[in-house]
Amino acid sequence: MQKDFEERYHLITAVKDFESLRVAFLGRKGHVPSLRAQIKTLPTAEERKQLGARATALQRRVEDGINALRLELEDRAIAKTLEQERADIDLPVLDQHELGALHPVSLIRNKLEQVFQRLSFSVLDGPDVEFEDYNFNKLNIPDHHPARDMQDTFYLQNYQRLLLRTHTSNVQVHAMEQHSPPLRVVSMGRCFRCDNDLTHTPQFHQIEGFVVDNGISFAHLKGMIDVFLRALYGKELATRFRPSYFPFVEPGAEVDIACVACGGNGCRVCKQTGWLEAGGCGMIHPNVFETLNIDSESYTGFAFGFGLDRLAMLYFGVDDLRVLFAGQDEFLSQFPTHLQ
Ligand code: FA5
Repeated sequence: MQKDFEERYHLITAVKDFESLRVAFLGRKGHVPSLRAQIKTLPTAEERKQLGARATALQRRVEDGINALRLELEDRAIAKTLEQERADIDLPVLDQHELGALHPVSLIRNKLEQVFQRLSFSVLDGPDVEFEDYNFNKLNIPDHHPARDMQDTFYLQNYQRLLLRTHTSNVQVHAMEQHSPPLRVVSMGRCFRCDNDLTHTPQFHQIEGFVVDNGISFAHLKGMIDVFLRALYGKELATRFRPSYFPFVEPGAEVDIACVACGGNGCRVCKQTGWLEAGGCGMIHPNVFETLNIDSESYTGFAFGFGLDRLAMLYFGVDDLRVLFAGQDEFLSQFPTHLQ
């Protein structure tokens, strides 16, 4: 019996073959149980003892043998895999674009983060899924206010008063709820609107910046916008402020930037106007301060919200916003892997 086991044992080359060997020797009708069944048929105690010892020895041999061989075969399988998957360190290094690179909007986002950190701004994050209160109500846009129609909103099905934020201005509310002035905050991230044309996409990015302190004026706002645009584009750029209405600021303005691609002469990027609409800004409305328990007699503040994608378009001279989101390798591989 033991010889039979040794012969079959040495033929085994794969872990899966163990099962039939185990069943043949240790299974209910296997050799070991049948040896044990014979014990009681033997006439003398000595014979029964001997057969019992043989059965036990065989059982141990089978169990130990199977365990040892299983380990050995597993080791062999691992060694084979390692051999097959061995890294060839002599392979040529891949081109940076084959390795993957940051998206142009991420490049601009990272660069702006550095610029604002140097200006002592705190960089905060805000949630993409937001309460209506933070996106609208606490920003002086009450229920049924017509200004809500200007930001075609995606609401979450089955969740009352939850939406995909339409702008990064929600961060103003979170920051002013959690921290007392003075505040210098910048935040960048995804926004969502039911919008889709040459210059609007359903998902886009904004940068929000705001400062709350004693004696902050519109002059500080204009100065800050000039400073960060100069730092981003590496040159002085003309800006144009057009009076505009945002319920959370007073006064409010829209900001156009002179087209970087043509220097303001008119081209495809700026649709021959020489200007590109980049965002909104203004002095934070006293109602917003009062809602957030900030004394509007002591503090004033400015805020601005720009389209990051627009800033990226202008930076790289892209004339169609939608290609930024098309995920085409041919387009994306034209960009540098990092900005200075
Ligand atoms: C706002 O979103 C205000 N929260 C900005 C603001 C902040 C005003 C602080 C005052 C104080 P507006 O809806 O105009 O404003 O959007 C700002 C910019 O976001 C636009 O100029 C544009 O650059 C970008 N933007 C808006 N909608 C889209 C869209 N669907 N696709 C791409 N960019 C967009």
